[in-house]
Amino acid sequence: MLSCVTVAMLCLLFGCLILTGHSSGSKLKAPVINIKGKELVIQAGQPIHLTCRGNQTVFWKFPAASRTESERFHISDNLCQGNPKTACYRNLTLHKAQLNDTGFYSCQYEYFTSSRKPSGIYIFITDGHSAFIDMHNREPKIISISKGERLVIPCRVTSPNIMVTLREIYGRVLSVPGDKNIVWDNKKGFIIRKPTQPFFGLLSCEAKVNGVTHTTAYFTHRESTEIRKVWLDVPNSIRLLRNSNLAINCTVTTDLNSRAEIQWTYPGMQFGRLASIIKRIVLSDSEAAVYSMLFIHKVRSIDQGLYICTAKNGPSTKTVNTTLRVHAAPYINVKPRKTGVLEAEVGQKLYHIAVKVRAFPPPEITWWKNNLLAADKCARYIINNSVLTIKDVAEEDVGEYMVSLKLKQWNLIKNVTMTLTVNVKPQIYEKSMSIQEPQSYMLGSRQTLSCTVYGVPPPKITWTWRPCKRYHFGSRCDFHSDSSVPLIVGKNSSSMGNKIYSITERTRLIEGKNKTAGLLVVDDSQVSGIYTCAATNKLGMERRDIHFYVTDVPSGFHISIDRVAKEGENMTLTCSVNKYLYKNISWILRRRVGNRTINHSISKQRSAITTEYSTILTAVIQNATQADSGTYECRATNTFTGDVMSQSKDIAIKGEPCSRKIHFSRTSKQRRKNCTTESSVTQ
Ligand SMILES: *[C@@H]1O[C@H](CO)[C@@H](O)[C@H](O)[C@H]1NC(C)=O
Ligand SMILES: *[C@@H]1O[C@H](CO)[C@@H](O)[C@H](O)[C@H]1NC(C)=O
Ligand SMILES: *[C@@H]1O[C@H](CO)[C@@H](O)[C@H](O)[C@H]1NC(C)=O
Ligand SMILES: *[C@@H]1O[C@H](CO)[C@@H](O)[C@H](O)[C@H]1NC(C)=O
Ligand SMILES: *[C@@H]1O[C@H](CO)[C@@H](O)[C@H](O)[C@H]1NC(C)=O
Ligand SMILES: *[C@@H]1O[C@H](CO)[C@@H](O)[C@H](O)[C@H]1NC(C)=O
Ligand SMILES: *[C@@H]1O[C@H](CO)[C@@H](O)[C@H](O)[C@H]1NC(C)=O
Ligand SMILES: *[C@@H]1O[C@H](CO)[C@@H](O)[C@H](O)[C@H]1NC(C)=O
Ligand SMILES: *[C@@H]1O[C@H](CO)[C@@H](O)[C@H](O)[C@H]1NC(C)=O
Ligand SMILES: *[C@@H]1O[C@H](CO)[C@@H](O)[C@H](O)[C@H]1NC(C)=O
Ligand SMILES: *[C@@H]1O[C@H](CO)[C@@H](O)[C@H](O)[C@H]1NC(C)=O
Ligand SMILES: CC(=O)N[C@H]1CO[C@H](CO)[C@@H](O)[C@@H]1O
Repeated sequence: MLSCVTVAMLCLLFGCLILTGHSSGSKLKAPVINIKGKELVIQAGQPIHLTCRGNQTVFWKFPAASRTESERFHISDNLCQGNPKTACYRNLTLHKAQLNDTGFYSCQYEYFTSSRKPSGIYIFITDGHSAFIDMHNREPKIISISKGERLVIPCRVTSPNIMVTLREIYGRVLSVPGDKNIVWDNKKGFIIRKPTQPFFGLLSCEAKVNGVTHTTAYFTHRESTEIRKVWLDVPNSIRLLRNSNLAINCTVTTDLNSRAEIQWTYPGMQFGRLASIIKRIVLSDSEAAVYSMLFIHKVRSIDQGLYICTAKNGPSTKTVNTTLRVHAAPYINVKPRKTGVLEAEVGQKLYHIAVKVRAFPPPEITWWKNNLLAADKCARYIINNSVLTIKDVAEEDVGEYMVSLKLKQWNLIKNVTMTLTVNVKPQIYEKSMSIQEPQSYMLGSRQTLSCTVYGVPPPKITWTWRPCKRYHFGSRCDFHSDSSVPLIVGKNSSSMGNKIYSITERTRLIEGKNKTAGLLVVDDSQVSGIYTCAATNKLGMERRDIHFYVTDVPSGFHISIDRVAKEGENMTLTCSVNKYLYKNISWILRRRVGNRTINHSISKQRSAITTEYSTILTAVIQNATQADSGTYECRATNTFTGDVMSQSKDIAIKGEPCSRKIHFSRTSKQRRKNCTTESSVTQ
């Protein structure tokens, strides 16, 4: 017999002349068998002799063809006549027929197997006392029922007219005439179109031949063809070193009433390198599991490739696979994920220092910081193989990090060192100090303003300036609308401000940090305004405003008295405060009555006047009396803090007037001295 492949090859060689020669296969007449009719009954022990004639090479198909008994048959060679050869024949000869030679004998063309129905005849071999060709009386034959498929009970008979009944286990007859679900076919057996309950289990075919009853038994069972799960006990890619052993388990689970099978496909197969495969079946209450373990001793590079496990259960198949790579020798390749200096930021929740690792087998990984084991060094360091994570980054995390990968067994070590810097946003220390309220600066004085900054990378310090609007009566520091953009302060840019003596920076190591003091020296304080220092680095900017209020009175708050009056004389009290720093200026007199202090507002005070630098409030006590004695207090509210500031003088008016010519002044110490004998001034 020729296989399909051979046919195809012949076709190629001869250009399918056969086909073209006959113009079309369909024009060929079917081969003819020398016996007319569709069936034939032959006594066992008798010969069978069949001749098939056709217009091309023919061949015989018969029941025993695939069995060892086929040797008993003699098939003659094809004999052909004519030119071209169009009359061919072939004989089939069997000397002694036996029961199981019963079946379909067919003859067909070799090259047109599909285009023509074979010609054939069904031959029954009978011995006069047997009913069935196959007898199963000791052990019923097991027949699987697949879901949705018809069931055939193959109790084939030795003679076409034998009457057969199908019975269930308790003897009930199932083959009722007229039942369309069950059909008797003397060449096949009982065909049950839709097998349902009574057809499950033990069944028997029964027939009487010459008064003797013959029974052959079958056991049908429903088989599940479902595959629940198939899996390998390895990941979808495996790596091994040369000469190590490969073991893969493939597991299939199915319903209990099924028998799954496992087949392996693997690279070594084509080189005749066979794996050992061990199979095991485990049944539990709910399922059947089939395990198949593939094992290869000492893998080599030819074992590299795809390992496929195919599970079959009836028509169902499922496959899983894995890929094997075989490494000739262990290796470690490692490099940092980021090159260059690593930069983190203070306060960052998480920072990862990572390396890319390609190695086999997996190496032992240790992390070091500044030559100490990183994990021991800080609880904030979390190590997961090739990644070190720093939680809540702090400045102390600066340093050298080293990851060391080791394959001890092969004495293989690779180290990678990375440098981490931790950036810090600019900080200005003065801002964190408690005294933040504005100060006053003496008119004409030289003043040094400073901002002490820190940051990583070191911040750049710039100074800017916004002068207060220059009109005399305002008591708020407003800014010129045209200079709302701050002016850069430089040595030569004092057009709208004070003369700058110098702008310098000094760096010092304080508490282990390099801190920089930016110093701005104002030479001749004349103009009030706001100086701003700004510290900038790549992470951002920090600024500090320095309110620079020029004052013409010491400390921006000053009281004075023209003289200490005697009874009948006049006395003027003057209170001067910096106009930007203070508001709500007032004079009050506090007097003691017994042990109580009473506050008097002074009705004889004028309204305050505003000069270039100060707000001035004077109170004039005319024709003083002893009742005007007391503590004179000037009060003002600090514009920024809301605190009430005060300064006071105790003044005692004496009964006898001093010489009328005597004046209270700094230049007449002598007279003053004479007067002090009469008036006492305390401050
Ligand atoms: C076909 O074969 C039959 C039987 O061998 C023969 O009688 C017939 O002449 C053949 N036909 C042709 C066209 O050769
Ligand atoms: C085939 O069978 C026929 C008819 O019986 C016979 O004439 C012929 O010789 C046989 N040929 C061969 C090769 O056996
Ligand atoms: C066919 O029948 C013969 C004789 O009874 C027996 O020896 C042989 O094993 C049978 N073959 C099969 C496949 O049952
Ligand atoms: C494979 O399965 C068998 C049977 O369950 C088990 O004995 C063996 O240990 C398994 N092998 C592996 C590598 O898991
Ligand atoms: C191997 O399995 C993967 C899924 O795990 C699948 O995508 C792939 O097609 C499979 N390869 C083969 C050759 O079966
Ligand atoms: C370690 O990293 C791997 C891969 O990134 C991850 O799957 C695993 O959960 C991590 N382990 C821990 C303890 O965080
Ligand atoms: C790698 O680091 C380990 C541990 O610190 C050290 O013992 C080894 O000498 C280093 N190897 C190289 C090549 O730097
Ligand atoms: C401080 O600055 C000096 C000079 O630039 C440098 O040598 C030193 O290492 C720095 N110190 C720190 C703690 O940054
Ligand atoms: C006090 O002031 C009033 C009003 O200005 C003035 O008339 C009077 O002469 C002054 N008295 C003395 C003693 O200076
Ligand atoms: C005044 O002081 C006296 C003696 O110190 C005391 O007895 C008296 O209660 C005080 N009066 C008031 C109103 O505090
Ligand atoms: C000053 O006070 C005295 C006594 O109270 C009074 O007699 C005198 O007229 C007053 N002089 C003036 C200028 O008010
Ligand atoms: C400088 C002055 O006038 N001194 C006089 C202070 O008072 C005494 C007596 O009251 C005189 O003797 C001083 O001449």
